[in-house]
Amino acid sequence: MKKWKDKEEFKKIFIRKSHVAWEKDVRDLIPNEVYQTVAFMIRDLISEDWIKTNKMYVEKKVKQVYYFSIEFLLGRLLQSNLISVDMETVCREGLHDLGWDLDAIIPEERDPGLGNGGLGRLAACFADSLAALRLPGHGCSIRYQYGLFNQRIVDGQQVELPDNWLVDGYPWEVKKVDKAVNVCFSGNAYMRPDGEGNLECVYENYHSVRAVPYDVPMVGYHNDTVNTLRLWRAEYTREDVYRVLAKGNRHEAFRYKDNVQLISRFLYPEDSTEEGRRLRLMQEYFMVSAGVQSIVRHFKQKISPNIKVFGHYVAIHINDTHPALVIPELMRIFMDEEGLPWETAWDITTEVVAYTNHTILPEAMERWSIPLFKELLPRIYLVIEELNKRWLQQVRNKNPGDEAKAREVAILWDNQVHMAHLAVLGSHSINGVAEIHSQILKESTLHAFYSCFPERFNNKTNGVSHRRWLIQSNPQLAQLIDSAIGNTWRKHPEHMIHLSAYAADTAFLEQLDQVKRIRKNILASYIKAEYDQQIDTDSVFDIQIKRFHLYKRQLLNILHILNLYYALKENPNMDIVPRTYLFGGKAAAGYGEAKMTIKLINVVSKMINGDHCLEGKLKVLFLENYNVSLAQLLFPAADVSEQISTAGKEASGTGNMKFMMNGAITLGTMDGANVEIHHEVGDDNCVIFGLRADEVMKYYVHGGYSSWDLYRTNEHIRMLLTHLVDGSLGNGNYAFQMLYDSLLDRNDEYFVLKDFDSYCEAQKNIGCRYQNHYKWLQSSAVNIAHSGFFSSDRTIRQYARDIWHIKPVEST
Ligand code: CBF
Repeated sequence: MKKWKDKEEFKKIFIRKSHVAWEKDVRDLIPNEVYQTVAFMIRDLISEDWIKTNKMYVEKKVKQVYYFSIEFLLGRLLQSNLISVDMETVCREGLHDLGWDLDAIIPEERDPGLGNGGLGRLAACFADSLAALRLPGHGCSIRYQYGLFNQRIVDGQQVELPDNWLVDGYPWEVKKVDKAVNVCFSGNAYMRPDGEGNLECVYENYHSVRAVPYDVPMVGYHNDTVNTLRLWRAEYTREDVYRVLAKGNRHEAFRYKDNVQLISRFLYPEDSTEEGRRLRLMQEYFMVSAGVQSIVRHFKQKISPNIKVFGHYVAIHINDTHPALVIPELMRIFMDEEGLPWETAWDITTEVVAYTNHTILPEAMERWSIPLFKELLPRIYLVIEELNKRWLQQVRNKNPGDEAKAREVAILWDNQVHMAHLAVLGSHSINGVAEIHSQILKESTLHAFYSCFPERFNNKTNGVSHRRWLIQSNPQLAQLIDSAIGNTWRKHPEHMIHLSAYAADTAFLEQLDQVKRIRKNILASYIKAEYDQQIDTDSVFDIQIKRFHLYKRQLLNILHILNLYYALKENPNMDIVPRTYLFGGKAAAGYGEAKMTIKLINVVSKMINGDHCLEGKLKVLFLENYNVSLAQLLFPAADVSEQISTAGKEASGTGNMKFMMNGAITLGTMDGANVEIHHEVGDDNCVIFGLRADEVMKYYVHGGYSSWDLYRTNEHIRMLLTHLVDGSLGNGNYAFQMLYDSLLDRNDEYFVLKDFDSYCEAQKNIGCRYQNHYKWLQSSAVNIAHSGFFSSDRTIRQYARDIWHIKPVEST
């Protein structure tokens, strides 16, 4: 790996580069130009290794994995890349000499709008681990021009503003014009005899879109591996525009250009309209077809002309069902372009593809209307139709007369294409993302498939990159860990377990307390600067940060806070451990209840923070526009990690792991990876409450729960719910009617009221534990020590060994 010798060399290069890039004296640069200059300097350092890595994979003919994901929530890359190339200090000192502060430059980078939640952040952690472990693996996604949205809170309500994250350019990307491919949509496809007794496909009158890749380097930590995240952008070609111009008028040509660019314009176009759904399906196929075509082309040019050995060299992973069209796309290429018969094409496809499921929520299971699908992707539809026919034939042969069975596993049913069924059928491996989630997949969600192919199902518990979430986000804690157990954990996170020996070491615990204090102060300064609110760093920082969804139960959290508020008003001398409750997260623009929960939090926050009697006891804040950069400030400062989803609903969660790594205590249900966190640290070091997943399931199946009964018998619940709609929260009567209805008229689908008492107890328990501060710090240390298991390095090693069959590649 090329490096800057020292800060003098850094400065020399910086000055030269900035002269060329900006035609300015260093003194006159603006911060964004400083950021871009440093980014280009890092690109310079890694470029040789980037080329070498790709060459090495080809020369050694190693098997490579391609991870397809509709999102890669990368976060800023400047600091993480500086850390990876081990140049942060040199850069910091060099910039300082030139009159710049690296910490002031880092925020100049906009968070890339390439993802929004857990699935996207997981993909980013995986890319990070692949490079860190020298594994030959690359990402494939879309270069969205606009991210989800920028969230602002106006009058307590979420307002969505465009996230034009590319507005200043993106110095990490490299456009590869020569690697562009064409993706075909619409037209007509049909089968006809080929004259040799077989059928061949005719696909005509389609229109094609140019897919142009933009490559972003994924830099390995302290090694010389640089993998690639390939992001596809939809572009029109001049020839295509002329073709349209020749047929119609200028307006047609403008419309054509616009329609093409629309494909990669927005992350998650609104899908409540037919137009939105059409665009989303186009995006999925666009990413898949571009990605698969480029993999096949690379394979044939660089690895082997014999397509039959494709599976020996290529693994493709589909991150949830959004990229599931990889399966029919491979079939199309193998049959139509490579001339393989169906059976051979199918064998290679299933040898190559593996699928991870990330949700069991029925509404999140992707389905496409068949008429839309057929119109947009006629050739792909023919493949799926044939696949469905062959598959149902097998199922019916095995289960004569059992149409229910056929319905359960069909890809095409009820005029819809069922993407999860396609994904399962075309993959040699199907995994869930936490033990309990994988179990639910086998026992319930995908049970019918599990009984057909039990050997394909497995679990891979999620993990997070300890480099971003500990080394980068919390350098103070990282240094403390070094001073206790040495620094081998940085490359081998499982070594963090050696910290267990320090859980009873008073000196260590005092230092741990100091670190937490520093981090709480950093967050408090940010909050003071952004919100003009003073938060008490002696209070418990209790944090819930994640997407807003009814099943994640931010509502339970805020109802408890409201209850606490009323209790304190009634009894001002009540003995409580001071709390600061912090929330962050976005609600989907069209999700009424989630947006109303945000509003409720803001209304309660205003009421509590404005009440001087509560000063020093209770504070509630909603931090707007939660993203990776804000998360990096929040996790290190947390005392309590709120993981309170309805048991059985959260596939895994990964925020829970980031909190744990930073020494927060989990307050959670037995859901997702909380179960494994509990298993690691035991009852003494986390607080578990609420219904278990099997109890939730029993209520769903057999009934027996009435939220109205609770309303009648539990006076706290009655009082809280009444206040939601009687105007006492100062927003007029019926202000929160939608939430009230979800809890009562819709019988509290997510068991918020059912778990309410248990949650209040758990909160009390947290207070008691915090008062015994020594014990609290011990628990914090135990959590950090056991967090090594939740490093994505462990997860990726398991994928590499069990699913992809790839090995680390050492440079020679
Ligand atoms: O597996 C990663 C994450 O994916 C989700 O965010 C998702 O988009 N389905 C799940 O909700 C999380 O539980 C999970 O950790």
